[in-house]
Amino acid sequence: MSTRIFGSGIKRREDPRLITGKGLFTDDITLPGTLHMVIVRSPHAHARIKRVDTSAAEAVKGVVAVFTGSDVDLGAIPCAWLIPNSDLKTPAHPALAKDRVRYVGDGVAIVVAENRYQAQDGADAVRVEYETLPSVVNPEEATRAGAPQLFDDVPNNIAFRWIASSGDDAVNKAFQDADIVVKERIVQQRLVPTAMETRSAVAQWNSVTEEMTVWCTSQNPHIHRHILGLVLGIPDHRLRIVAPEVGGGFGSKIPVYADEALTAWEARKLNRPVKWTETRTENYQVTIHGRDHVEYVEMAAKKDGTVTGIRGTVYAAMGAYLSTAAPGIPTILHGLMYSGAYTIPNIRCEAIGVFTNTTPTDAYRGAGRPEATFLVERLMDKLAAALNMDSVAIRRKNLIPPFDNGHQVAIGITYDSGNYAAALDKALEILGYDQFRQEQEAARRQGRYLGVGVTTYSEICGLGPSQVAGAVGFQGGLWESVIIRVSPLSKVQVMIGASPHGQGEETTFAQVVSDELGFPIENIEIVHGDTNRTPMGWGTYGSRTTPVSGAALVLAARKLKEKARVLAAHLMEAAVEDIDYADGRFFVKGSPDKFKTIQDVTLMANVAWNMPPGMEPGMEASQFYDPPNFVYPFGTHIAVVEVDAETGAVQLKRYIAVDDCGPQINPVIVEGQIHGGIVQGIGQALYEGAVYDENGQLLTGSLMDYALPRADYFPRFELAHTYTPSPHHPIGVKGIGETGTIASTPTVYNAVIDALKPLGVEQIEMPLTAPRVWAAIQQARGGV
Ligand code: MCN
Repeated sequence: MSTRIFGSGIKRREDPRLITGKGLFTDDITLPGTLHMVIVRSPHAHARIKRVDTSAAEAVKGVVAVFTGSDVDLGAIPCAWLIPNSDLKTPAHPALAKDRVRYVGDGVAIVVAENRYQAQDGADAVRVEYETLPSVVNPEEATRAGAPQLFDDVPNNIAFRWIASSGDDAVNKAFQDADIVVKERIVQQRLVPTAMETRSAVAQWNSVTEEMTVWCTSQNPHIHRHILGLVLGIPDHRLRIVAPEVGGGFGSKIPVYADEALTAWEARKLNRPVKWTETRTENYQVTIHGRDHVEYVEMAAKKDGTVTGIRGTVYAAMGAYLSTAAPGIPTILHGLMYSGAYTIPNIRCEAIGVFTNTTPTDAYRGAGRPEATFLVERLMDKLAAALNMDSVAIRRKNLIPPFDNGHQVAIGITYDSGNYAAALDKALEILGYDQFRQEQEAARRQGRYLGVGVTTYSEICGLGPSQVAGAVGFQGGLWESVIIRVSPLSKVQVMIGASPHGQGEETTFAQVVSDELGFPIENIEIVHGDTNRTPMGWGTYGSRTTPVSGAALVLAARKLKEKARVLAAHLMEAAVEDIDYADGRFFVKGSPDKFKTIQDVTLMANVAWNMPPGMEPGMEASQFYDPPNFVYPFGTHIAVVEVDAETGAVQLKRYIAVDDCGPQINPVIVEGQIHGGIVQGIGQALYEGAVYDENGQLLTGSLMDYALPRADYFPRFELAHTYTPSPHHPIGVKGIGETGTIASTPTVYNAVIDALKPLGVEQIEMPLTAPRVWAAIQQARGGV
């Protein structure tokens, strides 16, 4: 019997070229005659532009052109996420500011030169006169009376107000009738997505055919094509977007930025190729940031620990303009997940999107779900403490019981499948929970502060079913399409609309196709990242590629297999019902020696001289796929920490993650995704935070100032899995790309608070750096 390639941890096929320096990234592309662009950016968070003097810049050697906001005849950069039934305001976001700048980094002018150094010299010579205006950086403060206003027609800086509720009267009653209510004000600090590769774009205009090609760092080339097409006024069949190798994105390469539009605009205007590549400082100032929420939340419960309600109000910073998907984050990806893994009968979330004089925010790994998981898990621990209950016992009491085909939560969405208690049991067993609690007691007697954090989570991914998405207020179905084409010699090309950029689908998708059709994996190539070579797709983010594009892939492969079976039956002069399949061979039932291989059948389909009547020649199938529901991976994460009460230093001693993403195509890739995710989530809990001063200057504007976690900060992660298939995915898989980030922040946070319980510390603002933890301990001890 052959070993199944589905489920085997083969090495990633994309890695040899990446780790030997053979990958082709956007900045590696230099076409003959390329010009280089540098963007002059505002040093002020909020100011009126009084005058821009480009004359000195134009005189710099090598400078070809300098343009300001009034020269650029581009459409505004749109926000693609609209929220129906809300008062969403979408003030124009010009590609270059004309009269007012609204954050440090807002583009004011562009300089194009024969090389990058000359362009930079030119940019340094542009003189801009500003009249500075008061600025506001905190989303809660920005809504208060008297706060500086970013847009004349957006009162109180409120971009939108969105409410999701299981029924306001019942929610209010649950809180009135509660035996106990716990509350917290949670600050989800702003984070900077730090991909290894900064953003870059190269544009080439063909003035004869009027076609534009843009190579750029995109997670979703087809979305780039739509939006850049609109902004540039180029029909999408004349606009080709190529995402070559993309060095990570974590959400930051979903949005369509002004910078890419400007690169293309110049290429057309000057009729020469133009390249633009961000510096790391620009990357920190201009590429979107994540989180930045201030949220007031409360949980109502009975004395026995049964949760009866949860409600909250989140002030979500949008930054200075609405980025492509920004309004979706505090709303459907956050508010709709207030139930977590628990049965909570009454739920209400109000999300207020707020403009501030800061870098625009958008999706950063987890996007909305880490914040939701954090608040639910935080309130669970607070409730346990208030009722003097064990934090695992209170979770167990409220967990949704196992279900395998749909469970509707009070807010209205339907989780697909889950067995939360099974993951919890497994994680507790790995830790040895009861024994740990004894060790903790013993340690406390010796003046050592050990703590444990336990998170039982469920998350929403696989964006997104058009029907469900529409019903919850997202005007768009994020479907996928796939084409599988097999050549006469059985070389398989799989064209996908999704656009992986580090996740490994060149390997896992080839595993799926090999498993379904029986071609050896070496013969299968996954083609992605080029709108001229691939069918329509909405990209790679929201852990959607395997749930959505992967489902299209399986269905396309099954179409081909069915065609091959009919053709094999014809070639063997047997009835189709009598044909069985195994390991790449079609054979007559009961006579395994009488067979045709998939290669035999493929050759015939392509040369086509002996086809069954009515069968089309060729070995090609395409499939569009609009999923019937989201998928909901889940699991339990546990962290054990020790806090040094004299210094405030937190040491992470153990980290256990039991995740369930259904059947795993490649367990090594799945674990790699979980590792990366955990590190990003713990980065938020312990180290990272973008800090603005009161004038809107980003103080953490480089890798020297922004504390990214490093490998040597972490113990070996202890991973385990449960396997609960999604009922609606053709092979049962759910996404795994974000679970680590979603679960790990509250896990580590709660562990630290648990460690400090004997000292009376109940809350510390993230990141939990040693000085902050130390200060909280001093305060609890009665010091300052
Ligand atoms: N997989 C599997 N079995 C499953 C589920 C997934 O083998 N049951 C595999 C997939 O086939 C794929 C990988 O795990 O190879 C992740 O798949 P999926 O969960 O579908 O997520 P996406 O491919 O859609 O990736 C998006 C996700 C997100 S949202 C962020 S942010 C993120 C992440 O992936 N950014 C990343 N992982 C990243 N990894 C890298 N290296 N770089 C990024 O920018």
